[in-house]
Amino acid sequence: MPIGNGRFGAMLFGGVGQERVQLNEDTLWAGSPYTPDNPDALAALPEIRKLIFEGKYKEATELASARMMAKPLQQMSYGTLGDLLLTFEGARPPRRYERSLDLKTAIARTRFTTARGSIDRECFASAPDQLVVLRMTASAGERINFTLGYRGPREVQKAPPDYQGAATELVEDAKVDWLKAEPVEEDRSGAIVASAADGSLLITGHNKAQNGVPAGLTYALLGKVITEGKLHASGGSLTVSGAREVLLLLAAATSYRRYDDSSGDPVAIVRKRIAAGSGRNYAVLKRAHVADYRGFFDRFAIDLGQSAAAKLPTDRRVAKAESADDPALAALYVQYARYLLISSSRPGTQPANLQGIWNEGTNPPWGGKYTININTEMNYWPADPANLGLCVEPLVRLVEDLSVRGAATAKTMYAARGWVAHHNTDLWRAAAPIDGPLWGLWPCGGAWLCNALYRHYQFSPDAAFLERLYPLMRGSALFFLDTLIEDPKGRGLITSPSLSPEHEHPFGSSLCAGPAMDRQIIRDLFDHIVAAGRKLGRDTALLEQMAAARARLALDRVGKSGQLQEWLEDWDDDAPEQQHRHVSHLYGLYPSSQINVRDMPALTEAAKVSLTKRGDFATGWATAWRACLWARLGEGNHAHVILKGLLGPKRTYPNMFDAHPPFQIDGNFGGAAAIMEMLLQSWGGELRPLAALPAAWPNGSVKGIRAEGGIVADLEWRAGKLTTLLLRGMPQSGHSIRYDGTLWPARLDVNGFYRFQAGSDPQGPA
Ligand code: FUC
Repeated sequence: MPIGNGRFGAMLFGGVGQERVQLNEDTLWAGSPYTPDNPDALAALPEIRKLIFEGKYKEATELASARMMAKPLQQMSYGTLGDLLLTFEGARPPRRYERSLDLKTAIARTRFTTARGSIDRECFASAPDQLVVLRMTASAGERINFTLGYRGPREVQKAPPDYQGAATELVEDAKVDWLKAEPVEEDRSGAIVASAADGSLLITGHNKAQNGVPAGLTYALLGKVITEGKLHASGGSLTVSGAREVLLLLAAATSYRRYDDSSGDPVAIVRKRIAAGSGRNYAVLKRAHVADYRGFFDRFAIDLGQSAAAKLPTDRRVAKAESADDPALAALYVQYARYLLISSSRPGTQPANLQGIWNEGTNPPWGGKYTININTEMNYWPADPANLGLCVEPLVRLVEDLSVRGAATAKTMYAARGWVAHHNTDLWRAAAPIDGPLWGLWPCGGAWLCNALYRHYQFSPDAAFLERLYPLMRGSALFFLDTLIEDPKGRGLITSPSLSPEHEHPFGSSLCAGPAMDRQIIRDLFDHIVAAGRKLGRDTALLEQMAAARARLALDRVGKSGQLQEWLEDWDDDAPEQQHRHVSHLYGLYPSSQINVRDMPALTEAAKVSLTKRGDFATGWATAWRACLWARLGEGNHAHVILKGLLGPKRTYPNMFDAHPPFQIDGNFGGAAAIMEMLLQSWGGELRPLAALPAAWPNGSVKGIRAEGGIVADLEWRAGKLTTLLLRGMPQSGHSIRYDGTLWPARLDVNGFYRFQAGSDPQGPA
């Protein structure tokens, strides 16, 4: 069970013989500030472009590999804070056992009965107190006896290389080893000081160096045990015996302050937090936590209908999700995603990375980084519709940092103004191309992030936010003004070198000029900057240049199979991996809406051909993206078939984490976005309730879902038809609603309300 307060996260394993509390702090990454920009790149750039234009893709790739890639070639990895292990003496297999995670209160619980009584553990991660709080109670007749030890960060077994694979290990009750206890290993990176006098365990250490970048962070983890039982300290552990009740408070911090400043004092921070928390009793801590969490969670409710399956434990529901009718599981999936976002991305924290803040080892898959050619953006797709706009704040700050670090990358590597980021970034906001040209040499990561933030602005149009966003978009757009080049065949402005994310074309590389995704992303970026600049009254001449460049971007093209071309050339049918997980050229359809059924039926049809050829199922996030796309096409039943595959045991673990073996959180977020997209869409200046409602959800309601234009909506439907639509927003603002083939205007009243009731005249007064 994952818990988190945005910054400090824990996984609870719920063992009877041992409780493992596996910890993460969101700034505990490898390395220290570093500059990976490669000064050789600029001189090689003209030759690489020339080779690409001559169709010498392999030669271009070799040269790019030698001259254009980041130094070091890999970015820094996210880490883990290790484990606190509570090993219970004299434990016996339980009689009854239950584990739960209450999404309404963000409290995880493990309860079991023994021959002598029962044990209850409650755990939450409090944002107001910045603590992980674990309370254990024993019923009369039972006693709690345990040793609290620490196991430092370590490498865990690597993911299977075949990541098209799936989550297959289902927990079967019969196989549970209730008494299993892992050994506490000595932490080699730091020190442990246990004190019985004040019931504390202080762990200090430093992060790891990686790829020649030295370790530059220190961290501290402080545990405080409050109990009427007996306390004893020995070596690096604390022993508690004969307790009826134990309260364990945990605080964690690192010395990270900003991408260029690691001068914090984590020991002082954790001592302060523990001192403050120790002065408050459990009920007070819990009340503050629940009130704070509900401030986020209660903004949105969803009901997609019930069935017998909903009464089963979640692991069983997931196991049956592909075959059983369980609409409530989809509703739960949305709320679980909201829970994960609230728990891993709050104002002031780092954004949710590939594993949120629930990474187990010092060697997470793909470094547990911010992969910005899809994954990080997808993490934030559900934020606004799910009424969690506040959770986007960390992403805004990441882009602000990147715009500074990426300006150096743009200058050094491309002699360009503005800023650029390629397909990944890390805690230090590295922006240069990594891993190898086939993946890394893609200049649109920063631009896509800007577009994601502009989408946030569209949902919550706030002038102050636009002021903040404007310079970020301006810098990104400037980079493209300086680096877009003419297609020699006269089709317009294009990027080069670039690639269609991670997808090999038929000529032994992915490197190319002018892939569709780049043109679509840059088209959006220019549109946004021009709209924003005009609104703010800025940069008249520059905006004209940007509008002109936008008009000259090479157009989207339909290929010989009727598909939307992924590349500027009609290569799609000959690409070696026809069902590749990335569907980058469909960015224009979703999350963007520049290709849409209303204004561009021909391109939309072509996008549908491409999507069909790609197939319905891939890894977790890629499956989720497909569901979003089918929803945007208005094909709810198709989206629903895909969702069932996403929610089933091949792609969802028993704890509902998305599988990208081992685990990647983006699928959870993308899947939630798809479900909301099926219920309410907003693009092109219109609200579209139930735009892709599947037959499987005939009755339901959603409350607090957000849409473009600052709208908060409640909707209800019966027998597949909209019965009530309530909008809240800016008093007297005008909106357009499209439903069931009709388009009608909706004006909010002086109190900011509009109500549509089935049977009433939609044109009539609210
Ligand atoms: C991209 C994807 C992989 C994975 C990784 C984090 O490289 O192609 O599937 O999601 O990011």
